Amino acid sequence: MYEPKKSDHFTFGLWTVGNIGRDPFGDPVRSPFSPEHIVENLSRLGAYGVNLHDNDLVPFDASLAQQDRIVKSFKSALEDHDMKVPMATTNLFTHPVFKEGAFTSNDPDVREFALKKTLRAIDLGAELGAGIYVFWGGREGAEVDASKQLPDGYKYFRDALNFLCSYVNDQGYDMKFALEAKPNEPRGHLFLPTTGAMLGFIATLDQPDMVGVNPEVAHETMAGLNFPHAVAQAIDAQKLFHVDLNDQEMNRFDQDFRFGSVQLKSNFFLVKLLEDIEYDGMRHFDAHAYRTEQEMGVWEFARGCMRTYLILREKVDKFNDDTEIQGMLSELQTESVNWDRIAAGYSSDKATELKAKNFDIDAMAERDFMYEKLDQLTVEIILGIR
Ligand code: DIG
Ligand code: MN
Ligand code: MN
Repeated sequence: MYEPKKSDHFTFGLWTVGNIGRDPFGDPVRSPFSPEHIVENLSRLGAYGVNLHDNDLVPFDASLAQQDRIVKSFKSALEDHDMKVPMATTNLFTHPVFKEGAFTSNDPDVREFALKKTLRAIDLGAELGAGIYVFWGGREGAEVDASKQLPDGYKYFRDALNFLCSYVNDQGYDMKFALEAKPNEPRGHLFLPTTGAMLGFIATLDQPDMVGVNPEVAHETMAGLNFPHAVAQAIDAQKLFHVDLNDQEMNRFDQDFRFGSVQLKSNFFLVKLLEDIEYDGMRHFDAHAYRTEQEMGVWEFARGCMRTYLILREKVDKFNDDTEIQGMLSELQTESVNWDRIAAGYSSDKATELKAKNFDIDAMAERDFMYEKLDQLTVEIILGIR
């Protein structure tokens, strides 16, 4: 029971189980794992694949010859352990050169260098078979709003993405982009802080069809938002190209906790969203083990992420099969011929009709929706007594 299968599409970034436990107030607590060691162990646990930033695999200052050797060894580990690389991304946040931003830096040389680094990282991602390329703008933000004409931050980011979309098409790569929002950290304020902001920004791009979102549980939660609602808007916009699963306490720094370790009810509705639409993308755990752990604890962390997802998926099946709950929902979510007519398109006759329509406002206002019972039944599903 609850053993992950390749078809579950569970993935982990090399940087997740490879996190060595450094934090702003403490040194590393774990020794680094090689990418090959990570691939072998995640495959053993049932994961489908690994994701990577360019520098998770190839050091920032590696020569092309070193890069070739590293990639060759990584590819054979992927082959040996039947692991894929569904997503790749660029590290545009660690090196000091990006301290004032990457694509949105005031320094055009930095913007150009960030673009060059991303072009090469996209090539690496394509070589490894990545179909999704994530952009998380960890340094795209500000502490001092006097530092730039604020709209320029969005213009520069758009310039870069427009160029990169054209590059992917020019190279003939089968690749789409997924933009990942975060409200703050490591910058005081990050541009495009939420998934909703990203969806609005995508509409301003030259080739919006190539670009979707990669919502992360911890990031929307940091902003005090309801994560399933953010994912629902992405699904509605047909822009859920990827998702970063983890967990997070509200109003805290980015904790990237094991999936399901904090917000069980919210994660139940997240899993319900993904399973109800038969989401066929990657279920990526962008999370890491507590700083208290050593290697054994790291693999327990990875196992727990996948196991909790599968347990919640079983709870979703119970919810969807629960006759009492489904009976309540069929009462609540009634079809409306009138509304379908309105939604089918405007006409002045329909407006005239609606303006003349009478409603029994008092009866409507007195309706008892019985949500206390519905939510109690849901809680009992999650608690495992239904
Ligand atoms: C942090 O949540 C970011 C980086 O780890 C990476 O760029 C992206 C990919 O999941 N998430
Ligand atoms: Mn995070
Ligand atoms: Mn993430």
